[in-house]
Amino acid sequence: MLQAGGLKAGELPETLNLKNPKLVYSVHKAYADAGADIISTNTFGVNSLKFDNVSEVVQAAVALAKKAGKKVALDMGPLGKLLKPSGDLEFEKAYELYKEVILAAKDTVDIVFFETMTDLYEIKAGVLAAKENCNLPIFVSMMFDSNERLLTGADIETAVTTLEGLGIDAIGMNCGLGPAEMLPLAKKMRSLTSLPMLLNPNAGLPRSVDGKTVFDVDAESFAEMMKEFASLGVSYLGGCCGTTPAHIKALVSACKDAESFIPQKEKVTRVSSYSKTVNFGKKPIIIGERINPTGKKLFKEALRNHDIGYIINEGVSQKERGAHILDVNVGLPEIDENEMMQSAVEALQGVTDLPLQIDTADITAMETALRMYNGKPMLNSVNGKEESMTSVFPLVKKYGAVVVCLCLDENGIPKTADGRIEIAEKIIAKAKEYGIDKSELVFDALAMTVSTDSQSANETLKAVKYLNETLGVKTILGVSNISFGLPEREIVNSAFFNMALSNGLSAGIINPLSDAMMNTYHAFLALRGLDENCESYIANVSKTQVAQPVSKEVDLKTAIIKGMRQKAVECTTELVKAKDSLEIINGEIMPALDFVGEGFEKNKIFLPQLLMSAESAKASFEIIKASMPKDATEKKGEKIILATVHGDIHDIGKNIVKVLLENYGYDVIDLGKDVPEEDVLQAVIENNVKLVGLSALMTTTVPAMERTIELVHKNTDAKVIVGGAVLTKSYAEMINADFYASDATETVKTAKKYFQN
Ligand code: B1M
Repeated sequence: MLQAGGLKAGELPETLNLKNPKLVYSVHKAYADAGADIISTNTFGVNSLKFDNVSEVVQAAVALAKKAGKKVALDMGPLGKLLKPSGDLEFEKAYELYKEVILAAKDTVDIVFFETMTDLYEIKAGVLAAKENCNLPIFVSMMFDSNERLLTGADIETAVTTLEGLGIDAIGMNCGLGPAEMLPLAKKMRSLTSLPMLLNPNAGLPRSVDGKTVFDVDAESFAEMMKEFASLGVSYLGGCCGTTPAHIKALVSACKDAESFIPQKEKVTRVSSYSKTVNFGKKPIIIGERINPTGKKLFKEALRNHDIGYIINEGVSQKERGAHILDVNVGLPEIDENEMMQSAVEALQGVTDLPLQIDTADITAMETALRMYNGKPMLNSVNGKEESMTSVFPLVKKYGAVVVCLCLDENGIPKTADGRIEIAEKIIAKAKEYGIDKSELVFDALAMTVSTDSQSANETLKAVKYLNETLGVKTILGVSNISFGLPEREIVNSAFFNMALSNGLSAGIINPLSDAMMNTYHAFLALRGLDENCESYIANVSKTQVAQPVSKEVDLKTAIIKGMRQKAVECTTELVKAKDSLEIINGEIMPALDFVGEGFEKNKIFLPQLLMSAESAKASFEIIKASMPKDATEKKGEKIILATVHGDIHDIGKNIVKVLLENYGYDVIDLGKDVPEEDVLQAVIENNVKLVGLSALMTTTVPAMERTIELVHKNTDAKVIVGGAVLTKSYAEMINADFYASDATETVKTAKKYFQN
């Protein structure tokens, strides 16, 4: 509608709030007249990365929306940059960007509305900015793809888990899909949450006709399909791309008699990482205990040296052996725990998709970790002491977490099960005062060493059973305490673990690298009927026979696949001493990237992991580059331009080609990635270059390559050589490239032949 009213291509729609307020108002008015109850402001892309007058634009937008006489939602979309570690935007910077918009509008709007969101982490930054700077209801709407995932990998359950934890007021989805395609996703979301839901689908899937995007679902059919959403108990209905006032009018009329209701779900206990959810109460959960310095000399040393690689190795190896959640405890009196916790959580989030259990008694470190965590974490722990509950529960309520509740208080740890249960009841009641349901609490009845008290295991087990069966809460145990002071501790630990599981234990904090513990766990699952065809039992046995802890033995390929940047650097540093550069590139880096690329295509790994692998590959390549003899070859004096084509940001391959060409004495003018056609041409002319190398990795960017070739050929006599995984020789011929090179060596050969030098 704005384009029809004069918005030019490339112009930011939000500038019209000041430049052409009449036009913006006319759009709002048309929707208000169509019967919409809520009008969203024209502020989707406003933030100080793109605007230097954020308040002015936002306030003008709000005034225009308000003029339409309905409730007004402050509309905010993605910031346009990925957050760390996937991108380079700091979490707190993202928070500040949203905060600025919210502050400009908070006194004049009715709802804070995040829409078309594709990254949970960015949503968290926005939701915190809203929670901490206004008292308005917060609505969050996300764009899922047809695989039911956000761009950064979260499935619907993970999004629900994380956002319920953050305490938003309505959840939903918009854009990307039409009503028909969105229906199964909406049903899934409705089955997972008791929050009010909102849905704004597109008017079908977009098609391109004569260069214009069109949507096929007309107003009446749209409204008819939306009726079905209303019958699911969706509270807020609207439209996204392609929907017009006519669609909204038809929708209002079709749904005017729809009953408003929200189906209430049973409360569940679940935590999430950025992409996946772990549910308590199905199979017992393994929480890896190894990231904890207690009794570990080497780990203490690593913490003193800020050796994050050690923590990453422990995280990765525990995941490999079947941990579902990783406990993270980095407390040592002589280090800055707050800073260390931050580094550890950041590093672990970069290499694993397992949810984390933040384990600290330091309230500052606890809040830091809860704030920066990407998902809904476990928190270890609160206890029955007044001081503990009054400091921990507000954090749990604010950030969302499943919290481990230790059954001890000011009087210490009761000797009997009854005493511990009493404390559990006290904790449940206190949590309720903070609005925290008991489903957010997991009780640790505390395993005390049996070597000094022959009844200690019995009392703990009795408490586990009661908590589970009578109080109906989830339970957890740090299992290995039971054997403190005894020889052959694993024998006692695994027997106790088995007994606790039989009493209904929901989660064990154990060492997943212990075969005895994992064997016990898998045998239990099989015997309890929780392991169809004993599949996980068999898989576990084969793992114990072949698996070695990842620790020091990680090779370069594995390091890249797992996104272990530091490890990749270490491995490469070793490899360059013995192997030729190309051998490392072709034998390790490329196969590793092919592996993750395949996983990405099959939806097994997601963008954040792909990015971490790419970063590791780049870091590895930097070492290779540094190890290559410099100035070994005389300068040839020939110039070559290199660029990854417009729309394409893959540059690892192009950079390899660059280094090899330079090594053979060519002067490379590297234009970088995502390079517009005209920029390539300009550089060719300005530098009087005779050979241009273009790289493209995606089918969607080959047309840009073709256009660049055409432009260069039309205006200069330079030749173009092309490469990149997506190309073949015949494809290169089809787009009129002069040469094709399958890899870096081929590129050098071609250059030599062309320059005859
Ligand atoms: Co993306 N990506 N990626 N990616 N990525 C691919 C290419 C993909 C095939 C993965 C997949 O789905 N299987 C797929 C493209 C599908 C298609 O179109 N057929 C894909 C996609 C879809 C995407 C995104 C759209 C994902 C998303 O956001 N949803 C997005 C695209 C963003 C954009 O470009 N606008 C995206 C993003 C990324 C990362 C940022 C995470 C990262 C790139 C980081 C970076 O480059 N700085 C990344 C990576 C790493 C890959 C894979 C896994 C690996 C690419 C690579 O570096 N290979 C890739 C899958 C794959 O290729 N197996 C994939 C190693 C490199 C050394 O090989 O580049 O082929 P290559 O270079 C070789 C030769 O081809 C030749 O020499 C090099 C050395 O031997 N060569 C030339 C290359 N350029 C040459 C130029 C020459 C001559 C020879 O002329 C002078």
